[in-house]
Amino acid sequence: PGRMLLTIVSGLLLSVLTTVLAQTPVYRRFEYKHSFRAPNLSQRDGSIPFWMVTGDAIASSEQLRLAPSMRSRKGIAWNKRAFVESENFEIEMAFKVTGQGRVGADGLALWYTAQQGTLGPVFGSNDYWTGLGVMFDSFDNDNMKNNPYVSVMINDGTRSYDHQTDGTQQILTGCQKDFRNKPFPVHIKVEYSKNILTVSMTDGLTAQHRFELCMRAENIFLPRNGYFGISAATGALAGSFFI
Ligand SMILES: [Ca+2]
Ligand SMILES: [Ca+2]
Repeated sequence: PGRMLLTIVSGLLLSVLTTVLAQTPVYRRFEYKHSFRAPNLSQRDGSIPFWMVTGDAIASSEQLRLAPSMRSRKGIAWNKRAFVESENFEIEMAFKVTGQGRVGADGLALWYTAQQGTLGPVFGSNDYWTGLGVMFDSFDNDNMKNNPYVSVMINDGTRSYDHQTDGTQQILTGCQKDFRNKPFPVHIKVEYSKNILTVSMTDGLTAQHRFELCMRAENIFLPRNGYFGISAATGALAGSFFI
């Protein structure tokens, strides 16, 4: 029997809330043109309204599976509509990463970028992006024994993500969290408001949504009218573990 280091993403839901700050209390509005949810996540033909789904990603009514449990696969889903409703947002996503073996290969990412993403080498999506990437990096490329790691990186379109170092010198910050093979979906919340970026997540051990802070940073300037996206990739390294 072989030991495979693979990643599957499933049971995903994404919702975007606009935060209206001018008023007290802060109002939150669900943005259906930038979101998808089970049930009825996809239409019969596998498309998701307002979303582009490509590569190895497959949508059903219950889930979006970004990458199957095979090596060197990648899939992305990107919002077709620019987010013009507000300068502030709150994204919540639920996901599952499963796979055999102690270490999962590659990982997935959540994006907010100036342009729609395309298939590429950065957790399934293109390099040299402009905007925000929240990366769930399963594989410890630099052998620092610190993966799975959640990395938050902002790119101005000029930098190439360095997989060999897990982006250590490039990322804003992040947190070491094991998000794989949990009994319940892991929820992540990304809040961007008044140029403050906050990322928090649940541990996936219970059905309750107890968010713990992963990172917080001030003076963050993201592109206006950007696009939300998600991507995932399984690593080429996984293949070397077949027996
Ligand atoms: Ca890595
Ligand atoms: Ca590492």
